[in-house]
Amino acid sequence: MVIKRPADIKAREITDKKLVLSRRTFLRGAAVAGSVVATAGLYNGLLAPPRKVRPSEPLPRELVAHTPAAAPTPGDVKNKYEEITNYNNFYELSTDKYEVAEVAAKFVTRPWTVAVFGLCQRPRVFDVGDLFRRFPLEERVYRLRCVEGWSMVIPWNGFPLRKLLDEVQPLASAKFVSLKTLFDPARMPNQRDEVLPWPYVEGLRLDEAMHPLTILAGGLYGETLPPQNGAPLRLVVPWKYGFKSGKSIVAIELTDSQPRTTWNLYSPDEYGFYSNVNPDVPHPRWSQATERRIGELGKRPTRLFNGYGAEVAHLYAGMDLKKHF
Ligand SMILES: Nc1nc2c(c(=O)[nH]1)N[C@H]1C(S)=C(S)[C@@H](COP(=O)(O)O)O[C@H]1N2
Ligand SMILES: [Mo]
Repeated sequence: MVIKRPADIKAREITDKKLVLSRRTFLRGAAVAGSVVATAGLYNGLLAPPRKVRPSEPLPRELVAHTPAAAPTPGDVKNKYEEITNYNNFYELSTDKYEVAEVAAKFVTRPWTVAVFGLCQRPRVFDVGDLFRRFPLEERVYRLRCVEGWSMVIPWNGFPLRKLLDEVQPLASAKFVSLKTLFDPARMPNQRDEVLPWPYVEGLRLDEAMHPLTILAGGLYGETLPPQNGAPLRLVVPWKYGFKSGKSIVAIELTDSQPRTTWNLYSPDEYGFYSNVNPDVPHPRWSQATERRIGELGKRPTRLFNGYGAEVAHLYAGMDLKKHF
């Protein structure tokens, strides 16, 4: 299953050549933007973003779902590709949001497998290329709200996580899933230091994982997912803070108890297991009442469940959301 087909190798070599070229362009742009980067946060929409980095290529037509894209929610304007791919949180690569894209340019994402195991009938290792051929990548335009107070609107291409979990047939005893990012200090420079407890692990209750809004994304704007956004496969849970959406996933485990997750281990008072977007529960260091949409000047109110309450509120009926934050 992990066997590299000649076609894959060729595609990758071509991409690598394109990367070298586009990185040069990027570095030129970065030099111009350098003084701005020093004034942290000023770039957010006030200035032209760095020039295009396109470490991706169009998704082959046969991998894209033929269902029409859902109508965009009024008020949601998709962020530009350049914004989504040059302002990233990916601590394994860099803690500087403006630098992740450059470090990620060298990150090789094929071959790649995802192991799905734990409390299920049929644990298996999936090749990511096989997964994309199996499950058409649907366009999902989702809001992403980072706990740091910014947000974006991102057109992902992905498939429901549920489809993958159904493949392994979860047992009745399975109540949670944990999703693990690649651990490979040779490829992920910050894993040589204790920036966070590695590997990055995030988790969901099984019903949250099975919810139709929860996807594994393999594309962005109809192109292959760039590494800075979590290639080849990253979780997206749009009603939770961004950190729940782990990148570059290699393992998914079904468990009967709540998994220990990276941010919760790092600072349990700041990062709860649920981490549903909630303007009424302030983070100890930041209010969560408002957010700045990247590309906009002012702030807008943050909405409970990031505005997806109609779809997901029933998952938390009867729960004290201040306690289970
Ligand atoms: N493995 C891993 N996944 C991660 C992170 C990370 O540092 N490492 N950062 C998270 C945070 S804090 C956010 S806001 C989102 C950002 O996703 P984006 O860069 O694609 O916008 O990724 C999340 N997934
Ligand atoms: Mo975040």
